[in-house]
Amino acid sequence: MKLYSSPTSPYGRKVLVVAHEKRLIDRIAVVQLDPWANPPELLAVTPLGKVPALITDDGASINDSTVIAEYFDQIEPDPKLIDTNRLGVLARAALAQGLIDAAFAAVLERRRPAERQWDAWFARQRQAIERTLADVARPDQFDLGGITLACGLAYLDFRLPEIDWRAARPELAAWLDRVARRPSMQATNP
Ligand SMILES: N[C@@H](CCC(=O)N[C@@H](CS)C(=O)NCC(=O)O)C(=O)O
Repeated sequence: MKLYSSPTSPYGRKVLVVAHEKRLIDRIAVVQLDPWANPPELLAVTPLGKVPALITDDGASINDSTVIAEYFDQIEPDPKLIDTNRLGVLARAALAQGLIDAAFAAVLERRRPAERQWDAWFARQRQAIERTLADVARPDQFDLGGITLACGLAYLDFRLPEIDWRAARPELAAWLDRVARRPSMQATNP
């Protein structure tokens, strides 16, 4: 398999953490690139030009971190990361994915030239981040929901350190610090 990713992408990290947890990583050739540079190698495998993108051993192309994680869960069920409570796991994973989406949108907004930044848009993303941080439950499993949340919280620490979520949610911060010691998280630290 071939996985296109970027070292700082929280979506790419999520998929790589899943691959490490399942010990699939040795079967995957990871190609790290910058999707914003429109590398022809990436555009040849996905018209979206986004990472992560996976090419399976059968030559199929799979976009989107959640679908790639689902594929990994099918080909290597141990440990199962979307268990029998499928809807519950996917609902927690979707909430955490929304946290990543809002954080990513906020970061992109801040990268525009100053005169083109829209403060109201940044504020909207920040409010969504803060509401979600107040709402999200501390995971008791490192399943797809837990992995997505860990990648999202770590991304906040990395790119939006001004959002002091650790003071508001110390038990969540302690959880992140604990799971951050897992080899899968250590190996994917940007
Ligand atoms: N929903 C997608 C989001 C993927 C995504 O937005 N990736 C970013 C990198 S962090 C990207 O490649 N952006 C390039 C672009 O939007 O052109 C997923 O979960 O995989």
